[in-house]
Amino acid sequence: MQVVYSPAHLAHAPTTEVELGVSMAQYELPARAEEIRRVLAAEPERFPVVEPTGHGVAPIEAVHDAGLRAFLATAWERVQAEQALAEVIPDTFIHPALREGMGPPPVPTGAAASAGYWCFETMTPLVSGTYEAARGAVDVALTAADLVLGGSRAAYGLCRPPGHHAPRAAYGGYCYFNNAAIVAHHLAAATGAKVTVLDVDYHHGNGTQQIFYERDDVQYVSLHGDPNRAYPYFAGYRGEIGAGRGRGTNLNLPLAPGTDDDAYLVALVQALEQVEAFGPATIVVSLGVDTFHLDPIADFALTTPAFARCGALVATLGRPCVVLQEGGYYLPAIGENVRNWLTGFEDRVSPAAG
Ligand code: SP5
Ligand code: ZN
Repeated sequence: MQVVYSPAHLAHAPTTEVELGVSMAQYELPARAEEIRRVLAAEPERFPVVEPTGHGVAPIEAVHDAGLRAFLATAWERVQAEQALAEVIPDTFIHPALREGMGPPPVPTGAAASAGYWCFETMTPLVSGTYEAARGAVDVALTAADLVLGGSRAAYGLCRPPGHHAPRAAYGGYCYFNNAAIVAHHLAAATGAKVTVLDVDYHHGNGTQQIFYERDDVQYVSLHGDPNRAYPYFAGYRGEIGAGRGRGTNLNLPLAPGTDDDAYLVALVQALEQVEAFGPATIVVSLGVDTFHLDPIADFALTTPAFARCGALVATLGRPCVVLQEGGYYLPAIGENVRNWLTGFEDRVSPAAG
């Protein structure tokens, strides 16, 4: 399976995040992607690493508000013109209740106002290289999609920063552009056929769900920590099934703390039955390995061998897959867990290939 990787992510190296008002060390670090690349690159025959090609901004703006992209492209200069900050985290957010009954405000241009307008939480700083890295992650994802459109059974995009928390018109959750949603839309547009996004990150992919909530050509299926206790808190509930034409094309399987290999695999089988029922031509996997038992910000209990079983189960769908990296924050096992997932998938596709 080809691995698409770009060093562009290294330019995004925030050091802090604010959790419940406490400034903490950042979890979403460059070392995550470097560690995954190191482990995969050790098996160059199985995992040849290729560079992405540039895809421009059109695929981003097909999914995201053009104002979000323009903000991210220019935010750093605008902030620095007002104040020399190493990392920008907004302090005032556009909570819907603030303007209830008043309609939307003008799109702000000031640095603090803009950040609180386009960002939805305090764990996703802007730094000098954020835009360059986020653009790189989109190119990585789209290049993996191109490999699958070109006939590969699967391809892996080593995206960093991740994407699944970014809705159409905001960033947050360590995510700036929604790599998986951009790819799913790109695939649907290129093929005219149905696409499923299967999200196995520990966290619910609120951004991806929001982007496709009213569409009937893209299904969103997610297994995640119940949002009543887990980030992103305000999406991922079982009753969220899609709306309008998209009614019935959104499936959330919120899971309990301590969910172990067996319980997780049971839920994954249920999810895959619904994917099969929808009948997509292509699958985009939002692959987070923060379901691992030692992950520092999550509470599931998956073991390293379970990731291979998960990959093998997804392979049984028999559809082409674009696998994109999302979360996973336990560095000593992140590479091995991703490698196991991809190897489990490949071994099921071609058991003889070893
Ligand atoms: C892509 C992705 O996995 N984004 C995750 C964003 C979650 N942000 C942190 C949530 C707060 C976790 N608090 C747990 C405290 C453990 N010390
Ligand atoms: Zn996650």
